[in-house]
Amino acid sequence: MPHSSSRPAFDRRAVAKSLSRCANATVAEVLAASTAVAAAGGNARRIGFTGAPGAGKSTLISQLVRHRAGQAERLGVLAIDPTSPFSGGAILGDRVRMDNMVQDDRVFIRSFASRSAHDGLTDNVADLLDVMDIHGFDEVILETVGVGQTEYVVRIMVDTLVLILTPESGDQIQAMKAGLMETADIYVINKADRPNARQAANDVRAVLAQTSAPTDWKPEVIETSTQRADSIEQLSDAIDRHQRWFATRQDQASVARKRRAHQLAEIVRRQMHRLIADNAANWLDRPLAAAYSELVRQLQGHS
Ligand SMILES: Nc1nc2c(ncn2[C@@H]2O[C@H](COP(=O)(O)OP(=O)(O)OP(=O)(O)O)[C@@H](O)[C@H]2O)c(=O)[nH]1
Ligand SMILES: [Mg+2]
Repeated sequence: MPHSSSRPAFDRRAVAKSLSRCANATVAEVLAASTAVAAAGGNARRIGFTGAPGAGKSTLISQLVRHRAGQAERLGVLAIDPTSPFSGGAILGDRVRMDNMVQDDRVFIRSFASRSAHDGLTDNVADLLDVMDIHGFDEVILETVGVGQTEYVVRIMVDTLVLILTPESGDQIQAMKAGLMETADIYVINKADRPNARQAANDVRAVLAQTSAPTDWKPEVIETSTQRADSIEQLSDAIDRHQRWFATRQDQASVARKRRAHQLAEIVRRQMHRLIADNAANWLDRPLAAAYSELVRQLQGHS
């Protein structure tokens, strides 16, 4: 589809290369690249999609991307595929591959395998998002499987968090009720062509009505289905509403600080694990205090 653009299309190979380099980067390389991030100064709108395996995240994102490609010159999608056994089997079998569904020169899609077994994220998702800023993307959509720690991290890293539920997500709605889940900005009951979608949506609304939101944004609940094009438009509109609200938030500096804190802690954690693995033979037979001192000493030496 032709489009009038004031900027040339992005260099697909260069973006792919930067992301690969970043995905495999050492901590020293990440720190060296961070000056480029600051210099680029770009700020893509960040939208996170999280939810149980098979909830329909990739399907929804593919449809949404077709809908939103017109309003962003450069639209990126990063999908983190869990590599752990609990999401294997049938769900992996019929998982939707977004790159087969969207062919558009304004859209860049890339999947990554998650690193740690029980986390639906790669170690350095914050750095990958930064790479998209360096390449001047207007909007980036992040797909992750929502398990435990992931939701907390995604909540920090994105502006707009969309949680995908299905009519069968009763357990997750119970967990919401118990306050065991991070708050999303938009709740989607996907697969609304199946029975009990309306009931699930009402259950979520009831939970939200009793929860005191941490901000003055009022979370929206939307039913979607691949069989209803207008539901994708409704979701897209809700994302726009939230993005407009986010842009007027007064605490942008504290949002940036939380993201920086996470990124910093993640870099230290990775460096620490690497040092412990590399030095197992040297330190681990010593008393804990001595091993600790040695670790801190080496952390200081390696940047
Ligand atoms: N009936 C119905 N099926 C759907 C709908 N959306 C997605 N599906 C199906 O659900 C299955 C999983 O869809 P995916 O988009 O791969 O789900 P996902 O959440 O990305 O899955 P993972 O990435 O494996 O966590 C596929 O067989 C889809 O065709 C829907 O609206 N209605
Ligand atoms: Mg998927």
